Amino acid sequence: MKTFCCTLLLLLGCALHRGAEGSRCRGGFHKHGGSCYWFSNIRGTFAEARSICRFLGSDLASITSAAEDVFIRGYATQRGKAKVYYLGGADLGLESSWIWTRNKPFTFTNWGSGQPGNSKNNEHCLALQSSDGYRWHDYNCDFIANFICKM
Ligand SMILES: [Ca+2]
Repeated sequence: MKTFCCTLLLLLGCALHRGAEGSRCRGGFHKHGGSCYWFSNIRGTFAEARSICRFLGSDLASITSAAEDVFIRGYATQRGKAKVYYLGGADLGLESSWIWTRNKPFTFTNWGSGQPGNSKNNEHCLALQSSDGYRWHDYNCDFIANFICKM
């Protein structure tokens, strides 16, 4: 009887564990709303950053609401602390026509003052800048920065 009860408890434990799996994020990713975010501990160009996010089964992060912007900037301020984080936004195709990955237009923005500046006509990739409260800045896509993945 004792063995039977132990087995039953074990199975029940397994069932509960499985049930919770869908609401959790994979290792290193942090949950907010319906998405999971990874604040990288490594750096790369915009293209390298996107490649690594995709390797992890995610993509460079988009920000589509004020609530999401507050979460990401808050997390970056309190825990990430990198100087610059790439997001998955760019105006590479057409100057001033900013899109997220898969050609989705920007619907919410939080540019820093004077941004996007397109300095030297060569800043086409979106990043968060710590010295500006992680508000949005355009950067040269070859700049080496941390990045945020989302899935
Ligand atoms: Ca800029």
